[in-house]
Amino acid sequence: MALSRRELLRSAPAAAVAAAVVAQAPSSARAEPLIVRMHEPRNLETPLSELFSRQTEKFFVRSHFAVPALDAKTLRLSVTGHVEKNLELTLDDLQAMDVVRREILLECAGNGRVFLVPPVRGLQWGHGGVGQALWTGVPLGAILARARVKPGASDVVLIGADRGTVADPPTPGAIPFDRGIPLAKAQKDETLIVWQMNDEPLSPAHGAPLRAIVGGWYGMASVKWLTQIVVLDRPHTGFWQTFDYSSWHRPANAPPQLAPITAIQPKAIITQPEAGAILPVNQPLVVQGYAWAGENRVAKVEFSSDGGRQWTIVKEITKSEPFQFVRWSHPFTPTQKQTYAFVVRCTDERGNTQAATRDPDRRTYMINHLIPIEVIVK
Ligand SMILES: Nc1nc2c(c(=O)[nH]1)N[C@H]1C(S)=C(S)[C@@H](COP(=O)(O)O)O[C@H]1N2
Ligand SMILES: [Mo]
Repeated sequence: MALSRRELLRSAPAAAVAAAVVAQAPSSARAEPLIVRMHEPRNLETPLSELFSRQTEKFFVRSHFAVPALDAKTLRLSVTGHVEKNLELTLDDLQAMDVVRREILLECAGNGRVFLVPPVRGLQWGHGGVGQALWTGVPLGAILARARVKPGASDVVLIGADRGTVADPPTPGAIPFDRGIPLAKAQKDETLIVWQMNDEPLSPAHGAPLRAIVGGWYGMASVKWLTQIVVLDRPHTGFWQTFDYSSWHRPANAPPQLAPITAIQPKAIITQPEAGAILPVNQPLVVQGYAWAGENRVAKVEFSSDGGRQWTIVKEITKSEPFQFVRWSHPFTPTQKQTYAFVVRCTDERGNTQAATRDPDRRTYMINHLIPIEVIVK
């Protein structure tokens, strides 16, 4: 009898397992490397074992509408609104500017939604609505400098070429996917307009020919299929930052109000062992995973084997940079035949950390409360 995947994973290095799986699979039966969360439009989640692989075909896909047909040769990026000079930029115009390459993580604001209790509507992402890539493009700030934003400019609206009608709540016919970001964020070094992902031209699914990357913010701000930039002298209040991708705030002296979702919150996840793994008692194991903290560095990752009662600081952790993930590992030997609840917690350099319980004011977004995994030790 062939070993189960879990037995293989326990006894062999990951590369050997991958080789064995590939060797067994007939080439015609090669499966989609991603988990299909929605067929039309196509929404794809990265499996835990493939997270942060640096392979574009394993990067999650989140699209609200069908992929629009755009031609890199005829593409024009328009910049209008509260600017001294309207622009119509070709890809060549952009590529003639000072080009930057940056490694930046993207996480969907709904990543981890499947762990919400009770279940909520929306794509049921596990932990795999996140990825990191090397992006090549120009800072949005450099484009805005060319257009010379007028005094009083406050918001930069990024508009995609994809369009559709949303049923709930109903939109006034077809609307584009768009998102306004404050001018200050638009002018930061981590906010880019890019045409390459991992040193290849953007694929249609990831926004070809041109997309925004708003480093440190949840994915909804990183508008794909970007064709228009409109500068406003007031905050944008479009669908995708009011009805959708917004959360409740409770100001001290005013009633609760909705505000757009912005920065990625700190999060640590366990990728090994997998939830439900059966492990032998008294056998040392190495618990592994990733952590990230949006615009900030990860300062600390802690591990608990008892559901969060006692915590140990993880010592093996890669160097942290803002906008990027770190990899961590932690040796642990289970000495009891019982079910363990493993859980990890990330704290950033400003002291922001993960709450033990879910804050319902976040609606169905920004899911970073502690999520234990159970493993069975026999
Ligand atoms: N034009 C457009 N841009 C978009 C979206 C979209 O539906 N249309 N989805 C956003 C969301 S919610 C996320 S999480 C990221 C996902 O980027 P990816 O598909 O390259 O992973 O794209 C963002 N940009
Ligand atoms: Mo998203």
